[in-house]
Amino acid sequence: SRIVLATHNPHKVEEFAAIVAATRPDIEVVGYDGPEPVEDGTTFADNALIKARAACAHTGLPALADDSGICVDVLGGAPGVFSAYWAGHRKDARANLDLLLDQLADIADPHRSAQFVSTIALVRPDGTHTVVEGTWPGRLAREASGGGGFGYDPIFIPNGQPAGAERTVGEWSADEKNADSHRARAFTALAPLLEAL
Ligand code: ITT
Repeated sequence: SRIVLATHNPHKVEEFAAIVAATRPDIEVVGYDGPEPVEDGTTFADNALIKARAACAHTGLPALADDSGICVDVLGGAPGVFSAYWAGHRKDARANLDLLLDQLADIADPHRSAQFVSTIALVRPDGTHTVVEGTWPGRLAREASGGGGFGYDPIFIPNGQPAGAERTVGEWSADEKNADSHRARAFTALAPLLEAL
């Protein structure tokens, strides 16, 4: 069966292709280059639904959309839904993570705990929808390292790594990230609900 992936972010396309191929090879994911709706929701779920509804309406296919971001505990969950634009209107990953590091430098927070969140909406041509969420807890590094992944990966250190050998996601391989990430966790929750497509 075919699903359209309602994103204009090539990194997400690559990650979903790998995650879906590993867990649901029966599903063919097709790209989307139709109109990009205004993402004016206040939650990840709102924005994921806005994007999935637009792609489903435009293509007539079941549509998946991911709305995601990094949520820093000491900042009350920010950047959150503003992650893509944290440092301004233009999506500039380096400026975003530099600003976040600057903001944390001024706050006494030894833990620097944060999580990546991925909310995936599935909208079916009959108008029904399903929303799932995956979270990936960790903490923020003091400086960026590693050239892998995208966005905030160079400053995010997932929990559960061997003490003394912690790496940022920027230092992980794509396979390592796609086996464990917030996006993989959200898709794992969604996969059983895709049976009926
Ligand atoms: P689409 O709306 O077209 O899907 P987008 O990148 O604008 O693409 P979002 O509005 O969901 O998507 O913004 C997500 C932002 O959160 C993204 O630009 C990164 O800054 C950050 N982010 C999300 N997932 C991430 C990941 O796996 N690694 C690093 N940063 C991530």
